[in-house]
Amino acid sequence: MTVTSALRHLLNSSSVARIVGAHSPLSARLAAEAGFEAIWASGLEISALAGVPDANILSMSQSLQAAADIANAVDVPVLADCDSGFGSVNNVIDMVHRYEKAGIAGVCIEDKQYPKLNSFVEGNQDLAPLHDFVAKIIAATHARQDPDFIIVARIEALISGAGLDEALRRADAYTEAGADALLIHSKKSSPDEIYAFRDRYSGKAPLIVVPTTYNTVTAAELEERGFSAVIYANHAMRGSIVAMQRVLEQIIDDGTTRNVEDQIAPLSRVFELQGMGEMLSKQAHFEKLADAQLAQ
Ligand code: SPV
Ligand code: MG
Repeated sequence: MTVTSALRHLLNSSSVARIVGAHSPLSARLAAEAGFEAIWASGLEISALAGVPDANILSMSQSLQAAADIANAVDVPVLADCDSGFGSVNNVIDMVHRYEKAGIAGVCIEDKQYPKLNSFVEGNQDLAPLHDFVAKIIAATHARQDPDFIIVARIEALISGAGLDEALRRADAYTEAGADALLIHSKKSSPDEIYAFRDRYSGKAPLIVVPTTYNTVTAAELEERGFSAVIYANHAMRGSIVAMQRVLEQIIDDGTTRNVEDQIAPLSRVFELQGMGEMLSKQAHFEKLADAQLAQ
């Protein structure tokens, strides 16, 4: 099965797909190992890794390189966060060509202006005109070569304060434009507005949610309500920040690394995650083949 058809299958099956944010091949490998069915190449995480705000400071090429490196490291499909499409309709076309060629299973674009600002930051969360974003979705569906390559349309109407009716109007327009799935985003501490959207959306596109603020919801509850996927967008990164900070402070405080040994992965685990064993066995294998050939 290709990664594109795998992601399509995950989004269209009746169970909720558990997708998790990653910013690096290493974090993506940990996610796949933990059992997540797909990876979200998160703009927030990839920007944070680079030490810059999540506001289109990174270029399309930098975002693509990060997502491509992630896709190269795991077998599970990667859904790439492509912000508002890095510009106009023509940026979206170029973006789809490049992301598809890089082995990424799908892209998600959101209906905000370029440059976008992270949805949880106070500031310009203005929506793109409906017409402009519908054109981007249609363009994206025309640009893909593989019909299974996934185009997710992300609705920011609830984030921008435009309300539920506007979110539904956009959901219908994006569904008709050919989006393979809709991501309905919310920054509320309760899932009520997401549930209200679910109840009123009568279209057929699979629905994806990102319960960063309404964090008491469970995957089982979302599945029961008919959502197709949940994205835990940034949790591994936030966990790693706390873990790194704790270890670093302890080394400074203690003047030795002795006391952090029980909080850090052994080097053997690092070797395992970077494929050291596999590399050494390939080396031995091909040297043996060379020996066999030269002995003839
Ligand atoms: C991301 O992970 O970059 C996202 C999700 O787009 S959010 O940060 O909630 O906007
Ligand atoms: Mg993002």
